[in-house]
Amino acid sequence: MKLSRKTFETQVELEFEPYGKGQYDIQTPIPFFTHMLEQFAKHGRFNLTLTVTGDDPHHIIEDVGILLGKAFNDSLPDKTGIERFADSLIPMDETLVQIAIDLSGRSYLAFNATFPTTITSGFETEWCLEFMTAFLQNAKMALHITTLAGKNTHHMLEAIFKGTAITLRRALMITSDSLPSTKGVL
Ligand SMILES: [Mn+2]
Repeated sequence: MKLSRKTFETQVELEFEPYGKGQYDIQTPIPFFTHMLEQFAKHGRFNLTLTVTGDDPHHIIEDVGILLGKAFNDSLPDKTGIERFADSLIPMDETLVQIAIDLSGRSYLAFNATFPTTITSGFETEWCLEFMTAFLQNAKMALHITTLAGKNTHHMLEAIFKGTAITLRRALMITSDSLPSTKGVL
């Protein structure tokens, strides 16, 4: 699915496929953010083409989160057969991160992450919270992110982005032929 969003602050264009091959072509003015989105596409096995320009890193990161979350939600009009719940424990050298997801159709973020530094490779750690907040509010899911160990901010951020993608992929797995909800709606 293709989506674009233009405001006075940013312009975002993306194409997203939830059941893809991890193919990506991502252009952002923030190299570390590009690195994180590439991890997200690769490990989620999503196909993601994305270009963004804008006046400020904070605006860029938030607006990519909004549009990526919307693309995620809109590309799943029918959740019949999906696993729905998934969790992951993701190591990266000394780092250990726990991610849990419920594709509930409601939005909730629990962000229990602390980092040893406030900035790494030009990326401010608070931008991770901004991105995840914007993403999940539009993707309509419960997302719990907990850092359990870590001494390197780059590793910790990278494990969060990888782990979120891996857990989404697991929650999206088709494992039955019915909707996993007694309400009949997700
Ligand atoms: Mn890295």
